[in-house]
Amino acid sequence: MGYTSKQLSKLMVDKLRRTFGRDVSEATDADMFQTCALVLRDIMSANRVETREKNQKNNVRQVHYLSLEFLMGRSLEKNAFNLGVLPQLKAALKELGFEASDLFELEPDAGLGNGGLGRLAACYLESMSTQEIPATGYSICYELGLFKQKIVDGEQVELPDHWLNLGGSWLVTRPEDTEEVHFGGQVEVGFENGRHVVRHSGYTTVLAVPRDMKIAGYKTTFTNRLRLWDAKSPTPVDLSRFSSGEYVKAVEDKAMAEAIAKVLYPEDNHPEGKMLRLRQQYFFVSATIQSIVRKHKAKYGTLRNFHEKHAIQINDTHPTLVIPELMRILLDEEGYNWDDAWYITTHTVSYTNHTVLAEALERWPQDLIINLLPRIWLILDEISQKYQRQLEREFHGDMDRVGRNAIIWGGQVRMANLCVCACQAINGVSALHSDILKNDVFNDAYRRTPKKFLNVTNGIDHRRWLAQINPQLDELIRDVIGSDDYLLHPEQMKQFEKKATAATVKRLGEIKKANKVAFANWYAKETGIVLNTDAMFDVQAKRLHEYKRQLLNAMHIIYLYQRLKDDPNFEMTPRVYLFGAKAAPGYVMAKHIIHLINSLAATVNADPVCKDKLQVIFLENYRVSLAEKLMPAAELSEQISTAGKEASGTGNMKFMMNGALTIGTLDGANVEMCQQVKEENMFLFGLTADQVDARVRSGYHSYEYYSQSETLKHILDQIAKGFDDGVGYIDIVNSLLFGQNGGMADQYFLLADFESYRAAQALAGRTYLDQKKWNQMALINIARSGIFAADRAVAEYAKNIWKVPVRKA
Ligand code: 26W
Repeated sequence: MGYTSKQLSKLMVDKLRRTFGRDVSEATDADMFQTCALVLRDIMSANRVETREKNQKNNVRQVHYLSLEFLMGRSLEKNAFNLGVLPQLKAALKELGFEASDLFELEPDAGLGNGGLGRLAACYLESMSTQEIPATGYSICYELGLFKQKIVDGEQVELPDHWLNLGGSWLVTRPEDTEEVHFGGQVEVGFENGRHVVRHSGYTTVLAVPRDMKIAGYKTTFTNRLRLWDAKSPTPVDLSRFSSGEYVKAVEDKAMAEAIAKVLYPEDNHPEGKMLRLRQQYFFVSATIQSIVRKHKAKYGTLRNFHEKHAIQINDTHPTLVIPELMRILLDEEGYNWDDAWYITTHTVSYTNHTVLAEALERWPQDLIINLLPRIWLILDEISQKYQRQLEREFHGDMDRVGRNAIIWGGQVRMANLCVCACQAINGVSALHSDILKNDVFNDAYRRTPKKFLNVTNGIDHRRWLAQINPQLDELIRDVIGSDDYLLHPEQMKQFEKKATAATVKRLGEIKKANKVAFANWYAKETGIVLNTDAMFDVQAKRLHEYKRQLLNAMHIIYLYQRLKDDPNFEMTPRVYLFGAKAAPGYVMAKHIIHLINSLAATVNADPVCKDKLQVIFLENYRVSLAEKLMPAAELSEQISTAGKEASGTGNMKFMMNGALTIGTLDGANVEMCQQVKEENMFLFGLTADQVDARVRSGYHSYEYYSQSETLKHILDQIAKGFDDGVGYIDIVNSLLFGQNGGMADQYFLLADFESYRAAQALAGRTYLDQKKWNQMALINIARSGIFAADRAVAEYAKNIWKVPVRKA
């Protein structure tokens, strides 16, 4: 390893000539970006050869991380950082007449994910490379990532996200590893010579062609891969059909095949039982498991030891079909009997749950599966019947309980129950969330097989989310600790607190201010809007969902605005409220809330009474690369979900690590943050998860809060009436007071929590006036955030679930 800027610039000049036929003087920024990507790719490819040889020799268990989403973001700066050549790359570019930061900005985000679950997968891949765990990520090479969001007249408009033009620079196509995936057709099961034989005919074939992205570890040559499957039709057009006159049909089949990899589904926490989504899921798990099996057989000649050599982790239920697909291969292609196949399968696969929202649990109509995956259906049916008989015995015929736990029930296939039945380990993503899984969502299963249930609290790649995006803070930490060891040993961040002095606290405040100014400069350049950098930057950035309660935040801003209108001398700490959020395109209420925030922002920002006190900004197109600019500038982090609903949260960790204080409920990983920093270093409010449950059971009447509070009345009446643009939001108010489509009124307890939130906000505002105190609290938050590093989380998966060793110190 180790390249000087001279060596790098020579590699770049050569690459530019040989690949693009250009001289430096003719090269555009885009040419140069691609050139840099290819040069780093070459370095990683060479490292990869070494890694493969090492793995081959050590013969250790391989981890396979299956996820429909990997929210990778940008890679150029990240790879240069991990390869230890970032300063050299910058210098080389300068010498050639290019500005590194311009090229970094040019790179499109690989937005192959919706939110937390997808970004988590990306952080874990990085950490697995860094910790030298032989691992591969698998997903789909979506041609279009998560839509680009434009705000037009206050409303979200979705535009396609073509990321592959430049983003594709990182991908290497491996046609030799192509797999065939079969859909539809008929299945006959019979016996021949005492062996069960399955004949599948009349199916449609789709080719899965891998496009691999290398994942560099930090301070190691260890390099893993993310394998993205592209979907191709086996024949450009079906010639037999073409010649028999079925022109349209001939082309249609190709389009159908390739539609599989066209677009990422933009629903977050709300699956739609759509045929194309099922095709995506089966396509990617089938290709993945075939590819793992093929390599395994080439090495060992048998699948008997398959579970010893492979750990498959499924990221939520989306890749669950890997279970019947592995069964199919073992039974039909390899001739194993049911019990042996079941043993191997169930000792290979583990499941991470990421949500307890009932509407987010995947269920497929059985008819869809019967038609699209006839052989998989038969296997599912058999698994389900065997499981159900077992449940009936154990639950002594209590059919309510049997029904709740059944895999196939009422014409639907329930993926979470299948995972619980078949996986060797099941984990939640924060202590609270794992408890809810054990005590509530999967309680019956937990009582049957308690040892299967684990917790692994989420973590984030602190090299990206601290060192790379906040270099001044990184420098301060290294100065204070006296080394950069914390980058490989995040628990050492504790030293930052122990060794801090008054000067450290002061410096921390200066860095935050500089980051705010940098963000404001960038934002002014993009939009022409000038942010008040003397005000507190109060940020809520995450997917838009009712349970995350962006609306509660908006209600509080309306409250402040009304106070200012009543009394222009109303004392308040100046704030800039920043929102970043995409709504699923079909989520009507979420879109109303985005519109509301934009209407509110327009009115507040234009009103002289708010000048220098209150500013509301909706950041368009929130994405990884925007988060990277925003996190270092944030001072207050809004983590205000209804307790019991946010499985973990990972944005909360990113803000904390960058020195924002949290205003939040005792939900998800906030609970563990509070254990680290103690209540006095965050702003807690609201009902606890248990209290929310109790209120659901005893009956919650949001209208009582409304009728008893002039403040709430005033706020809700304003929402109904709307703002200067004349748009009213009566549907939002109705849902708070009366519920939507027969559902519970205010099911996320905004009215119940409002007063407590307002008080916590007031305390945060007062605390901010004492900057020294605030910065001290920020320092404590940073120093105690090491536990939320992905390295800790991945090491726990390695030890408790995958049973694989990690890199030694
Ligand atoms: C289309 C169906 C669907 C259903 C659920 C798509 C995506 C999901 C995910 C489970 C949503 C998600 O991203 N969950 C988040 O996962 C993070 C990583 O564990 C947690 O930190 C968040 O709390 C959780 O909401």
